[in-house]
Amino acid sequence: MIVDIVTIFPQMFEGPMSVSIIGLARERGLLEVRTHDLRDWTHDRHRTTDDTPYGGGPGMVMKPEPLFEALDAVQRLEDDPGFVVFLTPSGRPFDQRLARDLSSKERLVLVPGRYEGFDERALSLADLELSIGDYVLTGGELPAMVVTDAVARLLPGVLGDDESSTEESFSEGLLEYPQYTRPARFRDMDVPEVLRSGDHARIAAWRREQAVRRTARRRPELLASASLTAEERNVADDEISRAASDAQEGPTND
Ligand code: JFE
Repeated sequence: MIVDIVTIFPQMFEGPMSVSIIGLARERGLLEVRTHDLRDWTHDRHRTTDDTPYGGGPGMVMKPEPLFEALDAVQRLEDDPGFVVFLTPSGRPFDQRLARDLSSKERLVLVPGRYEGFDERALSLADLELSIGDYVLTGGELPAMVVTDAVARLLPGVLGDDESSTEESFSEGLLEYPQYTRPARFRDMDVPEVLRSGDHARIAAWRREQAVRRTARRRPELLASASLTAEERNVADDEISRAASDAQEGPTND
């Protein structure tokens, strides 16, 4: 997959896109990430990419001309114009399903944006406007990296065999079960006996129940689209009523 990113801050991408799984995927040729400085498509002495909003109000808006020229040039770099994604707080909420859909594309063109957002006419260049969550960041660069990370790890060969199953729980609509490593006892806290039993059927059943309970307690809205057995529905309902009575005691993590 090729990911092209049009940004006024190409240097923000250098570290995060060069290390760990994403860095390795690039070294192995499974992923190409290229940044393009939006200022290369300005024509004034100050390489201006923003201007004041029509109608007044605070802040600055991304000018449309550099974005149109940049997209025109960047899309021409390959035969495939790519799927153009603008990162904005008003976009479609990003989730694992969308990551999976985007991972089937040969080419993505990501447009982060800065200031108080885009001139509405520049958004006509987008195939998709995407938000990574309901909070306001200073720009779309971190969201562009989040999307690149979530998509790239789904590409064939990017994760090793050991890591490959880690989407399992989330793609089934549940949160992850609790995990432990050595030592078996740490500061009076024991690893659950079942995980040391060697009984793989019991371990799988325990993990599934923990995933259902944790999802019911922390993210009950996710259960609507999870596929649960009748017995698992009962476990979920049990956990939801426990959560309700625990809440009487005040806020906690679990
Ligand atoms: C840009 C900004 C003031 C936006 C209401 C471009 N999920 C997500 N959060 N924040 C963003 C995405 C994001 C993406 C692109 C961005 C934020 N800003 C900052 C400032 C109001 C804004 O929109 C500029």
